[in-house]
Amino acid sequence: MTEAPVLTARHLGVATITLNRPEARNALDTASKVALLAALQEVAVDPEVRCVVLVGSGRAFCAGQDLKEHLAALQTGDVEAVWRTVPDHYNPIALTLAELDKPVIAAVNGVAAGAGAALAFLADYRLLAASAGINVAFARIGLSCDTGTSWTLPRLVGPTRAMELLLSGRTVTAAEALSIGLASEVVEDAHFSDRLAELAATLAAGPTLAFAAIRRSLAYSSSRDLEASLVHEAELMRRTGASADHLAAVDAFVAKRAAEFSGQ
Ligand code: T3D
Repeated sequence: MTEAPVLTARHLGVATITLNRPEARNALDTASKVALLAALQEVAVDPEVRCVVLVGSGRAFCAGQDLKEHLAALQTGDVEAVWRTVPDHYNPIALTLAELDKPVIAAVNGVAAGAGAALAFLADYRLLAASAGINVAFARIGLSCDTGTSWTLPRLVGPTRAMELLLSGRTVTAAEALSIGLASEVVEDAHFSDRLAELAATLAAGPTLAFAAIRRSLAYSSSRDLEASLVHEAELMRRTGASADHLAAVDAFVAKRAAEFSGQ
């Protein structure tokens, strides 16, 4: 039986979405892209899910577009059909990831290349295994960039470094990724799974509505002026301020108890 290209597992508020084509370094063929979008859409509306983890199976996180499928499609000569994959697949995946109302961890267990790297850039937390690497490989195969890279990468590392990485198509080691702000944390390979489980559990036990609002706040302000961002912040503070978690956490603080968040 053929294995599903994307697997979703739920455990104690954490949904783990695994890109599951290890023999192809989890490269994204059409079936994977369709399945990934469906998986993201499912966890987006599942109220039990309070943290989403995106990880690769085997040695890689994700090698980006499946270039074998891509070459076969190019060779048909129907270039228009080939490039519909950006608006039809990559763009909705990027938007769904960016707009999830829960924290997202990219568990970069191995190399992340091209659109695979772009998926990681859309997460809130990039946990890298020490042996992992990130490569915005688009120009190496004569392409510009997609899946939100032009939006996320300069915001993560600044325009100068983003341009250098895109022009060179070089691999950034995990250590460098940490030093330039591309990784949130790097952990030795042997401790990767344990640290991922701990981090995901912590986020899943957190104030989910506040986390969602923080995601929205940063995304909003990154393309707005201060005045508009202040108005938006006020609106989100009003919403999170009306949550059960806020009341319970302030109550716990005053009573000198640890806060327990329900996500409501
Ligand atoms: O249609 C569109 O919209 C195009 C959109 C493009 C967006 C993009 O993502 S562009 C970037 C595409 N990705 C790449 O350029 C990365 C290509 N892969 C690599 O550079 C290397 O494979 C890796 C650095 C990711 C991993 O290296 P390594 O040494 O661990 O593995 P390997 O030996 O190169 O590959 C192992 C197998 O995976 C191999 O298959 P085989 O020979 O055993 O049958 C290889 O062909 C396959 N594989 C790796 N990457 C891809 C792939 N197959 C299809 N597509 C891939 N991207």
